[in-house]
Amino acid sequence: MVMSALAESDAFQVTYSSAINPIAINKMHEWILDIKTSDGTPVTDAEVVINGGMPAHNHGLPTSPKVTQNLGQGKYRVEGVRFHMSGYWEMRVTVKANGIEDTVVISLEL
Ligand SMILES: [Cu+2]
Repeated sequence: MVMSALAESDAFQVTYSSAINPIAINKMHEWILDIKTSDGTPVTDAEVVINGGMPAHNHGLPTSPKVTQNLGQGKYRVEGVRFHMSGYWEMRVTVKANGIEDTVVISLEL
C-alpha cells in the first residue's frame, strides 16, 4: 500500500508514491515519482531537483532527497526523504526535460 497523489505545473504532471503510508515523522524513506508532460506523455530523460520545506516555519527539508535511479517510462526513484515534524509541507520538484524547466509543488499535510 502506497500513498500517492498527483501535482501539476504548466509543463509537467508529477505523481508521487511514498514507500510508507501514512508518511511517518522522522522515518527515512523513498518515493517514486511518475513524471509526465501536461498532455500525459512520460518524461523519460528528466533532470530532477528536489527542494522543500515548511513555509509557515520558514525552514527547509532536514535531508537532501535525490533521484538515485531512472526506472524508465517516466518513473524515478527518490531516496532520502524524511520529514521531522507534523504540519504543512511543500515538496518542490523541478523538472528539466526537452529544453523546458518547470517546478511542480506537492502539498503535504503530515
Ligand atoms: Cu516546521
